[in-house]
Amino acid sequence: MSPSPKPLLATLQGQKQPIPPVWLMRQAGRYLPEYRALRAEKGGFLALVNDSEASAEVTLQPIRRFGMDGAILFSDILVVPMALGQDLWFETGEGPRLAPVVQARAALEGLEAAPGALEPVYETVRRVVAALPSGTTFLGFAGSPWTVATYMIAGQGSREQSEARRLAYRDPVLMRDLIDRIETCTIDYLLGQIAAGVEAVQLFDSWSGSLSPVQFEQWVIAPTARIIAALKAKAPQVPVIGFPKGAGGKLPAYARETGVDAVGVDETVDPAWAHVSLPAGLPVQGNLDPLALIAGGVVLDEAVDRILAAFTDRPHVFNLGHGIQQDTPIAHVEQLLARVRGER
Ligand code: 1CP
Repeated sequence: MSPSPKPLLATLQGQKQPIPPVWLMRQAGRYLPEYRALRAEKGGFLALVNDSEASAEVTLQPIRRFGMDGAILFSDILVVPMALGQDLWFETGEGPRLAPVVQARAALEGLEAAPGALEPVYETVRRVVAALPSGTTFLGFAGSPWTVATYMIAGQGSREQSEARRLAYRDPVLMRDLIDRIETCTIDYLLGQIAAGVEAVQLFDSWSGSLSPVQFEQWVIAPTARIIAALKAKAPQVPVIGFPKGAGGKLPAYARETGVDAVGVDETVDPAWAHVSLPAGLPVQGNLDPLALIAGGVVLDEAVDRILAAFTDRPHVFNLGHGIQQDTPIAHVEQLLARVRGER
């Protein structure tokens, strides 16, 4: 297969670019005034996600404003539990809530993927494809089963994912059943996004960092490997980025054992260590501290330069180590892009 002319897609295919392509996790979101205006008009986050025309518009906002190399589908990892039949809502000023919480067999039995539940997302994908600039790579995504399970089990974001970790020890059979249901739905969901037109996908494992090495093997590496094998069987040309946030010293095992085409690295990882520890030639994505982006100035320039220097000898996608924060100045995003692209 000849490499894509799109810099981000080519990088994910293993072709190092003279200037690393850039996109930012959560680049479509609350730090953008045009996002806040559209969310207010639609009446909230979930209304936005369920409106394909508005979601396509939000996906394209950071492309228009900054010319990012990648557009990430605007949706959320929690649409998978919603499709499985768990009620999802957002508590204003707090965050997502899911019911019923899954702590026992009875709550689990009812959870089956509803046909067509994710159709609005595929419609968003088709609308974005029709409007995307020719050099921009379109990324789909899903949460990894472990991270999605932590929300299904606690009913909301949780400290140290304690409820899910306790359940995994107390009843590993139930946990495996839950993970399997999420996994099956996630495979269908990502294949649906691919059929609708995304060119690469990212698996967000935001809470993989709280697991012990043995539990990490069981609940992060194994399900991720099964998802990737299933995707590769149907769509071998579509690169998969795995982002096991907080994995730290477990990153090399994750990179070797899951079959990911690229690995996302969070800001707590020394990029020089990541370069020597990860398989040679494997594309990496990351890993600017979102708070260095907020700080701006010389701090930001130096942090960008350190990351660029560490990854000069392998395919590198420039990104943050986690999502961009709401109070990030837009001028600092412009500064970051100029620095990566050698314009300042
Ligand atoms: O406008 C608002 O108030 C909603 C904020 C918001 C946004 C912009 C949420 C609620 N989700 C999103 C979009 C989103 N979420 C995207 C869109 C594309 C982009 O990156 O621009 C993506 C990829 C996600 C992924 C996501 N959702 C993750 C994984 C990445 C991460 O940040 O760790 C997680 C954990 C979620 C759950 C979620 N959704 C929203 C919130 C506030 C949360 C976190 C809740 C918590 O842990 O308490």
